[in-house]
Amino acid sequence: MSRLLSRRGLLASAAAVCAGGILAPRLGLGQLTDPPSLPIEPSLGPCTLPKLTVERRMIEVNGKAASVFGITSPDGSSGLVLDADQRFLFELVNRSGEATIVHWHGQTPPTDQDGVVETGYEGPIEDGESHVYDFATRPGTHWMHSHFGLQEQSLLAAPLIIRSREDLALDAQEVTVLLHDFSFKDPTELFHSLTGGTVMAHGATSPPGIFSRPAPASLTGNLTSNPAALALCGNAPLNTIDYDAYLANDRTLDDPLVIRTERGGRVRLRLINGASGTSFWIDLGMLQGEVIAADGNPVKPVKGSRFPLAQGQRLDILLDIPAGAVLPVLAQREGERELTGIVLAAPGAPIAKIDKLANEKAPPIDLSLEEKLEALAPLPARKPNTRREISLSGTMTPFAWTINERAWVERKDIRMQHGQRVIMELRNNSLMAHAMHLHGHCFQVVGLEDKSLSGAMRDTVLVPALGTVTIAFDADNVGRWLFHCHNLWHMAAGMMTQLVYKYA
Ligand SMILES: [Cu+2]
Repeated sequence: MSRLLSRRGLLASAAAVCAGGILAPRLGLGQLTDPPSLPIEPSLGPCTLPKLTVERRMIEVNGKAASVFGITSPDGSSGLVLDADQRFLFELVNRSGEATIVHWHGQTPPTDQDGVVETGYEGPIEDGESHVYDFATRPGTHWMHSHFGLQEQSLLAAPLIIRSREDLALDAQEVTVLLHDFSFKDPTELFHSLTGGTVMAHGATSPPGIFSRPAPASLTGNLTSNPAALALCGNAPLNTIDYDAYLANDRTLDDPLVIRTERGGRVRLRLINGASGTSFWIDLGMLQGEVIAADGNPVKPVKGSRFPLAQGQRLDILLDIPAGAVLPVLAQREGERELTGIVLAAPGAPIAKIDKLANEKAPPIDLSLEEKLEALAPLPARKPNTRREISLSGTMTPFAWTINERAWVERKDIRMQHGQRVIMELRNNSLMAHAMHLHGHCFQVVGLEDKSLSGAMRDTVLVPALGTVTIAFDADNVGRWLFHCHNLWHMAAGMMTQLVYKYA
């Protein structure tokens, strides 16, 4: 026997039963969404829901202990793997010692379950409290990460893999790699090193803000006398921050993760760039792989051995590893020599030490892969209803980043109507690239500079310095949705806005 409870009813009863308290959506829900009812078993009380737990953990980086965040699934592992017919139905429990919120990057839940605080539906989850999430999943290689303050820099991120029937039929060994950049410095100190301590959360220039702790003495004062800021003046750096290490599944190449290959050596790599300020070149060495999905969405296979991966993006790559081979899967920081990665190795094959520096600096990441990608399931052909030009601007000094010339705190919402086919032309007027992420929707890349294409379905696209990328999507998920650069520092400095539409 099952009975029907509305999701709001579930939230209400969960709040009544759970000691920790569950925060229901606060604002305007009825005006924007009409959540479906869902069947649940009467015996399944809210407190018995499987738990995802945000907590602190210790890892070792460059021989030193580091305290970072993590997201632990019910079986104790990091991250989550679900089959596509499973709903995302979890109690997200915060045991991290501070407030947080977790965004389901790549999923398209109802707007009040997106795991962000800025749109006003959800408040932060205080330490010891929890929120319940319940939505239909979108298959693919996705991830979940903090959307609160600068916690993403402290590794509050984990894979979120939804395996489709086709995935299960592929008969390949699945290997998920979460890339990150790491610093022993407090993220607030890193942010102040960029802003000189003058910029608060999302582009505000006066306290209070969530980064309103005073800047370290070494970083305060006139911006032009600040050596950290001065080093960034007058040029167009590829990288925002010099990190202490680059990680693949929490490890450096001093002690990389070694995966022993099986089943004839066919591997499906699920690569996730969870770095907060670093884009990578994925390097398969002598071996050719086949890109089969971008941001979790299937594409016509593209062969190659070197692929760009911007912050927030994912790539699925199919590999056939020759018998007895050892294959490092490396990620090289754009513009630099630093490497991270994992090793795929045949059973028993000896593993040699891998250098942490490539012989040569990598070029900036670019659209060389994007222009080859073609969606297997593109948007249905349809005439666009509205076309928007979106300008991306900013400078390193002063450290200020905007969308349509406005930081988040002074944004003008981008309004549209439910059901419209929307074209957005993203024009980058700045000298840095931006990885632009749209929440709650899957868009198609339909233009690179002046060239039209039926490109990949994505949620995060690279817009190179001074470049133009055009995307198309259907406004089919009502609500308020964030649209921002996935460079955490650019976003924190204000490079974020909001798309808004209601039921017609
Ligand atoms: Cu950016």
